[in-house]
Amino acid sequence: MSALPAMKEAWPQTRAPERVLSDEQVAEYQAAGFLTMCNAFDPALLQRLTATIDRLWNEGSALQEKTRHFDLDPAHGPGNPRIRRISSPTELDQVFLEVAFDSVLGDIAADLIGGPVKFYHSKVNFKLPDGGAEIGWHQDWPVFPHTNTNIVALSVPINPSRSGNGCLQTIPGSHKQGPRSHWVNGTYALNCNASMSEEDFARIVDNELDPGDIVAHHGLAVHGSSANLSGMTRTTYIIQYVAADAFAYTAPVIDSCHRNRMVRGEPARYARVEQGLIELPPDFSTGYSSIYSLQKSNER
Ligand SMILES: O=C(O)CCC(=O)C(=O)O
Repeated sequence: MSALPAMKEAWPQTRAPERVLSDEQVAEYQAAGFLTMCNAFDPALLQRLTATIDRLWNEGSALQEKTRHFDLDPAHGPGNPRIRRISSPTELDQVFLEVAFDSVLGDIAADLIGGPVKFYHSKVNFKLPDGGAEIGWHQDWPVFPHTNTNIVALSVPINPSRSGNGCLQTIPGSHKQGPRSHWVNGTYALNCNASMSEEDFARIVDNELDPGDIVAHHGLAVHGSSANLSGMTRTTYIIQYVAADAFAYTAPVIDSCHRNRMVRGEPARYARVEQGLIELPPDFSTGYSSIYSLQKSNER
C-alpha cells in the first residue's frame, strides 16, 4: 500500500462552503431524504479515483486474509479476488481525501446539512458479480447514533449502477418517520427488514446512476440494495458526513484517523442534542466485521 504523505497532519483543511445546490434540490432532499445529482462530479478527479481504486483492488487481490482496510468475501482466494469493501481508503491514498474534503462533495454536504460539516468515515463498496452482497434495509444513524440526526452519506458510483447490479434503493420520506429498530429478538441484525411495511415496499426508488453522478441520503433514510445479478462488479465510493454539532454516542464502525476533521466551516462550540430514546448498536469498540458479515444470516 502507498504510505500517506508526510503532509497528512496539515491537510486537508476546512474551508468556507460554496453554495452548489439550488433551493429546489435542497427542498427535494429534505422532502424525500435523498437526492440524485447528475453529472455533478469532476471527470478528471473521477478518472484518478477510478485508477486508484483499480490499483488497490489489484493490491488487495493478493491478500490471504482480511485486514483493517480490506474486507474479503469467504470465496476470495488465489485467482478469484473477491474484495467486498475497502474501509477508510482516505488512509491509503490522497485521492480519497481530495474527493472527501476538497471536491464538490464537501459543498454538497454543507448545503444538505445546512451548516458546518465534519467527515465521519468512508468506504469503497464492491458489490461482487453473480449474486454478491445484497444489503438489507437499514438506516445509517442508528448504526452510529449521534447527538442529532443531521448526517448525510454521499455515494460516488465508479461504474454504472443499475437495478440489475444492485443499485442503491431508498424509501422516500422514511427519514421523517424516526429511527427503526435494527435488533431482532435480542440479536443485532444491522437491518430493519422487520419494520418494512407494504407501503414501504410500494415506494422503493432504484437510484440508477452513471459515473459522474452523485447520490446523497439522509442518516434516517431507509435504504438497501439487491444482489448483483450481472457479471460485473458494482463499485461505489461512499463518504459519511455529519453536522459539526453532531457527536457520536458510540464507538465507530469504521475507524478513521480523519474522523471528525472539519470539511466545511468552523468546529461547533455547542453540541445539538435531539431528545428521545436511542436504541444502541452493540459495542463496536473491539471491531466491526462488516455489514456483509453482520447481515449474512438475516434474510431480507
Ligand atoms: O453499497 C450499497 O449499495 C449500499 C451501502 C450501504 O448502505 C452501506 O454500506 O451502509
